[in-house]
Amino acid sequence: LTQDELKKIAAYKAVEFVESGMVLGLGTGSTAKHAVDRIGELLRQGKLSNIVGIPTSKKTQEQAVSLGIPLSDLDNYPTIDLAIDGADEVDPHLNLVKGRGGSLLREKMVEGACKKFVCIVDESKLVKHLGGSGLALPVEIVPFCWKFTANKLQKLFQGSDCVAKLRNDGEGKPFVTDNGNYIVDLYLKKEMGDLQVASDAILRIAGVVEHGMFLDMATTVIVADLPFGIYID
Ligand code: DER
Repeated sequence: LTQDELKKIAAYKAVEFVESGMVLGLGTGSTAKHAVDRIGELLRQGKLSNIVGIPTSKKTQEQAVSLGIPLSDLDNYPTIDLAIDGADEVDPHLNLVKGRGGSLLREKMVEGACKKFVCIVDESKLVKHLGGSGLALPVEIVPFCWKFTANKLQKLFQGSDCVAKLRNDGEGKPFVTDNGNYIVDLYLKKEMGDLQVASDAILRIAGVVEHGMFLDMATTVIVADLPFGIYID
């Protein structure tokens, strides 16, 4: 099984939680894409009905429109029944790092409004501690004086030998989020301490909009895993 086939298995399993009449948070990324495709397929087959989708990015919105999934937003549906979305890292307490796809703000707003948040991953996302795998911890910041804010973030995690890098769009310009902001990726060489303390400290920095740690938000994680197949935490 390829990694993408594992992602698809986890995504299809998550869609089994979907019932007709639900308001759904539609996630962003290569794993969530399979879940959105599956929801569209079940709607087309008449196996699901009366679904309202709340997309977590413009990209997911476009995908859902192409699938004919009825869409709305948080202003009209401030409470959502179920969100299905991927993650970049999952720790044993179901804390997540998300945002390597750049959609963390809308994802956190939508998933924060959900009664249930089912996170779908392949086994490569499982970590012991968030932010310790040398992969990026994304932080969305305003473009105004971004260097000033990036330096404050780097200093905040200097105990973890942190390097802060402005994410670019691959053409030498800063990546710009759906909300017109920049992303600074924090690369920590040593684990950070208490996650909630770190989260609060990041959000106290003026110029920071939101970060990619989703603490105590996922209610279920579905891991597609070889050779054991699916397991749900
Ligand atoms: O950027 C995001 O938040 C995505 O959901 C990411 O965390 C998972 O993306 P993937 O399913 O493509 O690995």
